[in-house]
Amino acid sequence: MRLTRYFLPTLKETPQEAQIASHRLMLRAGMIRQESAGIYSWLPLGHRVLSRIEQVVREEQNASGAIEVLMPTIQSAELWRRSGRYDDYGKEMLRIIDRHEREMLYGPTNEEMITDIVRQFVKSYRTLPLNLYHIQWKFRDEVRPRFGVMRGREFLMKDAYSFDLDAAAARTAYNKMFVAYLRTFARLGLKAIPMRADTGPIGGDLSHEFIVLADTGESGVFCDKRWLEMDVLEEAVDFDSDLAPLVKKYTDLYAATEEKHDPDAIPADQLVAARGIEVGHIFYFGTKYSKPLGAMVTNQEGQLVPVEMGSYGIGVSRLVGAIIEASHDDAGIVWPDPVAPFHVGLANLRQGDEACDAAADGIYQQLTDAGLDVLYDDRDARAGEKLADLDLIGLPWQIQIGPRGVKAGTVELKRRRTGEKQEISAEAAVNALLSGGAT
Ligand code: 5CA
Repeated sequence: MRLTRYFLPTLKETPQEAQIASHRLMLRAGMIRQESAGIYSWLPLGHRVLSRIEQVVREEQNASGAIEVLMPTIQSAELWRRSGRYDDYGKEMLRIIDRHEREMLYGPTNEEMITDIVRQFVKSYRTLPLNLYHIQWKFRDEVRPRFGVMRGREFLMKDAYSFDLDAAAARTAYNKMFVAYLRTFARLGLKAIPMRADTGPIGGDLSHEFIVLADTGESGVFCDKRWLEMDVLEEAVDFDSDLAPLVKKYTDLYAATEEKHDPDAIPADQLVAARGIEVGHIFYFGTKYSKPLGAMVTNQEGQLVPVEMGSYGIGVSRLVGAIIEASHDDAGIVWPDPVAPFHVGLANLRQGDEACDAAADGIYQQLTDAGLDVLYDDRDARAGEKLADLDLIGLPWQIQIGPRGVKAGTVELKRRRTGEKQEISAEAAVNALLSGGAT
């Protein structure tokens, strides 16, 4: 993508309204624009990151056996009256009246709707186990929307819902999601620690929050310090195998949110007290929704029983903020490779100089032809401005092309994360990126 043909409205000044780094950087890097409190437009760069995150989430959900669907954002109040949650949800729920005076709502979550889908189509234990997920916008009229996309009112969530014949099978479904979540967050470059948690308005008695440690996090959290050294991608996972031992390995290490913390459960010298961002939350709640909504199947004995359920959420749009909180420096964002909006930023530092233009165009062509996403700064702007913008938007690799280098037959290849620079030939830079450096 040539920057002169792109839309990247970066800001020079630091926005006053933003209190934390991720919010500031998302505004400065031209990723989002606030439309009203807690509601954002996603500009091209932000939208790319959101899609990248979605893709990793989707791949792990699919690998675990969950199946993608898409339910609407607008739901009928009648469905929520049947579960008893229409009144319970209170002011957080955005209620809407349509032209026929029918009560509707903008969904804050989808337990009722998906349970009703299963009620209609699933009649026998033979169709189970079943786990259906979607990636869809939610609305919660939060009292205090803040920190940009971290606590929005409209936000993108991946929510999955599992349906099983009995409690043991439901636990298997829970374990699959538990492991898929650990892998998802690790692939996004985050260390997310599963912590025993309260269930709130979703309900049930087994629940884990996945928390990324960050000073700006909204939750107080406690964990065993050995968590800090864990690498969950170390071992390959077969989702068809018994995952209970793996889940036990991770849940044996102490970790709890403030509400669930027990100071006697762990020696003080082994404890880390920190703040954290909740990026995922999983629940097992048995028949809480299937009973009132009538989602019943016949079991092997021919009896009609309510299905056992769990639900599993990931804050997809919140993750954009969480990743930036975990990965930035004074100059800007430092994207982990798997979520970077482009692989490479290519800066022509002397736009209009024939030799520089030819060298930059050539590299751009080669990298693009090889399938890399390249953002090519071909603006007629000062070198300093181009370099500052590249650091701000945080692409993992930068290639800088200037008149001095072009004369000597070299370009500068820079790794954004370490700041490490190499002056090498254009060919060597292209080869380094193509041989895995930037994919
Ligand atoms: N139905 C269940 C699981 S699908 C559910 O709604 N769980 S939740 O309330 O915990 O939300 C799931 C995830 O969405 C949270 O872990 C969090 O990462 C994200 N989330 C929740 N509220 C917000 C918000 N106001 N802004 C951004 N992300 C949010």
